[in-house]
Amino acid sequence: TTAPPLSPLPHDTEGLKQSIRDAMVRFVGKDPKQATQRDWLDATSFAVRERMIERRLLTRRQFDAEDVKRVYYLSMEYLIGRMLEANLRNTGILDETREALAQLGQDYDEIVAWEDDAALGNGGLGRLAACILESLATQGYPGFGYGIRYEYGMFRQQFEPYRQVEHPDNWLRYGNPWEFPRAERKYPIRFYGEVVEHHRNDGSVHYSWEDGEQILAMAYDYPTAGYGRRNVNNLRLWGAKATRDFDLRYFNEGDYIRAVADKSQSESISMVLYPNDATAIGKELRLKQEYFFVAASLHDILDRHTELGYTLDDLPHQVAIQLNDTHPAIAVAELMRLLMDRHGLHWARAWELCRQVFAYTNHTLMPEALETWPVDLMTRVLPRHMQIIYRINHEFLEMVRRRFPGDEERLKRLSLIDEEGGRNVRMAHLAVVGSHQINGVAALHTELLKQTLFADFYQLWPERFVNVTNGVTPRLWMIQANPELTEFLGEKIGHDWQYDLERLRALEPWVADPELQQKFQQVKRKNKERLATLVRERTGIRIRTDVLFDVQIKRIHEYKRQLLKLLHVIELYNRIRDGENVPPRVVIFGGKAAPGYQRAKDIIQVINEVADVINHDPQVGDRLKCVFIPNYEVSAATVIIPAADLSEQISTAGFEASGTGNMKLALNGALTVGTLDGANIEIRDAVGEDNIFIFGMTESEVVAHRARGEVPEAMLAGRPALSRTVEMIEQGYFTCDDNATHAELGHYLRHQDPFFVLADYPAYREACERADALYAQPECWNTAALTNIARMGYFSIDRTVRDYAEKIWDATPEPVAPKR
Ligand code: DL6
Repeated sequence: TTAPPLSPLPHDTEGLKQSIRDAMVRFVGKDPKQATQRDWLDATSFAVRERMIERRLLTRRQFDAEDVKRVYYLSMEYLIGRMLEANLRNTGILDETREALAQLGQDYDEIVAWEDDAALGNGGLGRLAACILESLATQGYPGFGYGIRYEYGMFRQQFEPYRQVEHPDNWLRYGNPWEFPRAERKYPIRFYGEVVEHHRNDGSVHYSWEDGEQILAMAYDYPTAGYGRRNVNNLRLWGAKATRDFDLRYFNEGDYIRAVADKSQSESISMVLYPNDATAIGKELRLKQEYFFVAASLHDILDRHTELGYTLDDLPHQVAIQLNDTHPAIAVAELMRLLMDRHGLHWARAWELCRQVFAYTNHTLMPEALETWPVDLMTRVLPRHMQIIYRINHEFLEMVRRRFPGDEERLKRLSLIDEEGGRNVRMAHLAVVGSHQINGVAALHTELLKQTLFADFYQLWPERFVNVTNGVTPRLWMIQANPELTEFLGEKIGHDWQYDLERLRALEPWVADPELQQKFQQVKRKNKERLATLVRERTGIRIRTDVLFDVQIKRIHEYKRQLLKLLHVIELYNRIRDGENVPPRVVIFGGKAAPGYQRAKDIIQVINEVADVINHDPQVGDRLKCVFIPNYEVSAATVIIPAADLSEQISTAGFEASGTGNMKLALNGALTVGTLDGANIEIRDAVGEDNIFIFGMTESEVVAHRARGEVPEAMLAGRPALSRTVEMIEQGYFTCDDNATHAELGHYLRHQDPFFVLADYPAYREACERADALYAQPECWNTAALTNIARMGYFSIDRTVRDYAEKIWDATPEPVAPKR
């Protein structure tokens, strides 16, 4: 049957007002007079989604009608943030809706603030996934996201009073107007059970996976609108549901309570996001989550492929699947299983197809973040997959043996099974072997992948390794987060940069223009006032807005070195108390620690305690303030980033794969103080050495320093200010009742310091002084800040996505309609 024509809904203020009023009655079920602000949020969201879904259907019809290659992004995490404003902006009806609400007697800013962030991710990896989806739609690529509909996203962080305490993030508590449940898209997902061998008359052997436990994966669709285009793509998140059969078994036994309890047990698979960003988890439930969403997604992809009339041979031409880290790497074994056990393909053909479809992005070199699964666990939970992994490994190692005869050590290093310390499946090896392309996320990171983690693979297949430097979406991180700067840019250079960020270069001729600089400073000041309000609301601390705002916002991790910043803060405090005339500043921290990561939680606690002492010291006054903003999340980031002057990107070189906060902050005119790590190197190359404060050991210097094995304490010799700082921490100067944590942290710095905080401190302090000196010359500072903005074009997510499309997916954009 032909699809019915869609009658476009009005996009003007009057039409929107009508839709919001209608939605209030029809979907929210209330008389506008009785409506709360949350009701207005829901009604407005329904009015917007009506318009988006119209475009979604048109986009889908166009893709179905044309012979397009589809790109599927498989990610355990999407750190989306609030959806209403993003959807309004990308659909192009933000101003009209603001006005419609005003005419209905409602304040737009108050209404949008009621929405909970969709925090289905931990940090960089999840935020990158969200940016990629937005860019796919904006550029018109047929690209779709698959993930998990966690009922509890990233925990809410509170300090009680200094230490992090986690609270559940029940973001779906009041329902979610953005999702479309698809009851018909439910797939049974099996766990446990056994593999049965079937011998055919022709001598071939066929396998089936039987019994065990089945759970249903049900689809929830979230339309994703492109900016300035009519394309609306889809993010499909899977929720776990108990099967009816499963229920019945227990009901028939008469154990009603157990039946219901077991039902909720099976639905727990999609219950909660694991809040760890840099450590592999190794829990059975996590393995089940990974397989659950991968199996449902692949089933769905193959169903769509065949529904569209394609054959399996068409797969590499029609389908590209990107594995966002190793979390979905079991997809390699699952696709082999589907192609062989369900569709009857031979091993060799199935493997050929598999390899042409998958590509894998690595996001970390840190050993503790690399996923491995005990063979015993994998055999129990996914017995057929374990068989397939053994076979993949066998064929792979045979090939290696032929190329490197007698090199047993190499075989051990390359094997998909790590035989040391119990037998474990190395998921990164499975992902590499099963992919036609492997990419790192910044130039240095990709080089290190080739030289270290994947050196043996690189020797085998150098052509499979490519770099795709991360990027950020200017729609969220500039247009939405910084409306004043957006307007300011619009007045000076027009709006083309919104689609092609390289066009920010048009600003360069004016970066030293006094009038422009003055306007820029006014914008920054306004943004600082907005941030000061947020700080006051969340912490009660009042900060002045006429000083340098020094910002470190990211997950709390030893390698990211929040401690390095803290040592500097304490030194500034001492200098002020010693009567020195230190340039005033506000230091702002934000970020969450993994709940089980005690060292990171100690760091948060000590920062909060130090801040408390400084902020209440009358001798310091408002010359130095230190605030740790609780519950750092996407919506808070949109307030913090536009207000920053200085962006702290101070990881130990060689540890931060890329970073994307560095890009967001520089795009908003903050100058970076940073090490030569991750994308900082490319940022330096883009903005020029004079417009960034680089310091510290390089990656190879870090390696050499480590090899020398010096005691960290030795770095204190001849450095009285630093020694004093460390002594104050270890002697409990900043704490009333927890000397032990402070003493332990001091001991850690003196005797362990695995990320070389003390060794890099002198260079860091000197870099901060360079920053202070430049800040004291507003013309020079503003020139540098505006130059940063003008040269950030390369770090647009649109460039990143085009790189993926060209280097990896072989996909082309299919815009539904020209730009509005
Ligand atoms: O690629 C996105 C982001 C990078 O910018 C960060 O440098 C990196 O730490 C982060 N990695 C993770 C955890 N990785 N794992 N597994 O979030 O990815």
